[in-house]
Amino acid sequence: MREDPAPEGAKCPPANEKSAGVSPLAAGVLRRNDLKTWTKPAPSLYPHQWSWDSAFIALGLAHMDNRRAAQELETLFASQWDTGKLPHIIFNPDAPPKSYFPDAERWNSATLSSDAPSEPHTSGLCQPPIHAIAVLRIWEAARGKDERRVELARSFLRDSYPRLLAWHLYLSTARDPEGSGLVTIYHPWESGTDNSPRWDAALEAFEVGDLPPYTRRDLDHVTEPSQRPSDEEYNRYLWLLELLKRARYEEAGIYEAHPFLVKDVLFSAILVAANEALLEITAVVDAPDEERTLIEDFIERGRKSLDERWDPDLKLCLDYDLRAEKPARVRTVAGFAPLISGGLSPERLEDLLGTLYSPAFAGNPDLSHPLPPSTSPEEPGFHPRSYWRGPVWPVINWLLWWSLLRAGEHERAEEMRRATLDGLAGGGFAEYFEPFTGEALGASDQSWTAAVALDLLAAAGG
Ligand code: 2M8
Repeated sequence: MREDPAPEGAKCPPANEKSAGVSPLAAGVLRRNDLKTWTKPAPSLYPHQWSWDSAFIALGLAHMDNRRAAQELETLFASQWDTGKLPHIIFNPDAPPKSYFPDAERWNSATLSSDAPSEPHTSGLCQPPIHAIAVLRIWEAARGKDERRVELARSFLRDSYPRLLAWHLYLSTARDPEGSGLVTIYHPWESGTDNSPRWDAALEAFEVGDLPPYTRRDLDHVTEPSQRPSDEEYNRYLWLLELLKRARYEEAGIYEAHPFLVKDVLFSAILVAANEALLEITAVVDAPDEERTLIEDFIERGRKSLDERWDPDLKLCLDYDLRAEKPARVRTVAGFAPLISGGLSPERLEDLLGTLYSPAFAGNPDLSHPLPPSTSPEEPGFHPRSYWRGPVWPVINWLLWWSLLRAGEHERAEEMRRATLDGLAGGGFAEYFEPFTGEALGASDQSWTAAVALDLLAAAGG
């Protein structure tokens, strides 16, 4: 399945070629998907602005055009809900009709919730909080440049800080009324790893009621439907959406009755890492001490609660289903959450690296590159071509690379960086890759893939 044929030569140069400057090919993908103030995740499969895509895109843009990188996030922040939530989709009123479903009309968030912006229309969900990490990257890329650029970046940080703080507060309160340190998600779409087998048991546990009719649009853009979630999964996704609408996207009501309430360890770990970035931002913007203390507390609480979700047999961290009151015992890349949240004991780090480089993940001898499949090939739910059920995702590699660096694992990080760039050299900037053959799958010219390539190349001084 290819969404749009990759333009001639849109392949990333091999990592060992040390491209001069950031890769012009990756930059070309971002330029082609650029709609001036924000970037489409892919040319036609995803015609709207997606939250965590935009954060990754900003990371890449920071190396091309710092001001444009800041603009990407400013556009997103402008649609922040009154609750502090950053919506997962901001709908593009100029997208071709019937190009994506569920559309703004189906979400109907502005009518149902006074917390939602009246326009542009947004979805009612959120996605993992990469944003503070991207804001900090914009600052890091500007530092050391001319005084004007530094000042512009500082002023962007000042404007972003209250937005980010409100966002993190929302996640730490409305999405964690228990004060557990873990974020509750209401829908697999919030995890960003939509059809991962992490969610199978929780999705199967409820009955789908009467659904207003709908037509899937995602399949119009692909040739192989098995690479996208199944119709059965879509019905469940749409039913959850129906229930969220009935609750008028109101948190307390959702918490009371919603059938899908899961503590997502990957989301929670990203929040810890994002809180670390936010703490660095407090120093740049001279934030009050009480806010620093609050963020430090969030970091500590997040790490402690992730530690409690550790499975000593699988040597991975597991999501927790609040409705079933049990962990989801499935080996997926989300299990490496503690690597992302950091602050690990040497033993825990060794255990995580042991699992990461075992045959269950990046150490599998049949892989085309030593990169972790999104779901372990040893899991019954593994599928090498189906979306988040097995393919390798460059954005996840980026997260693990960045986390390995932060953990002081420089050689492993470099290996991950090179393998990711080599994979892109073979397959272009695809959405995801078949783990054994390296075949490009999903959308081609996927913006966040190009963006993380730029960041990975920049890390080598490329
Ligand atoms: C995918 O999710 C959307 C729904 O949000 C979809 O499948 O239609 C996921 O990979 C998600 O993580 C990503 O943000 C989005 C856009 O790239 O696509």
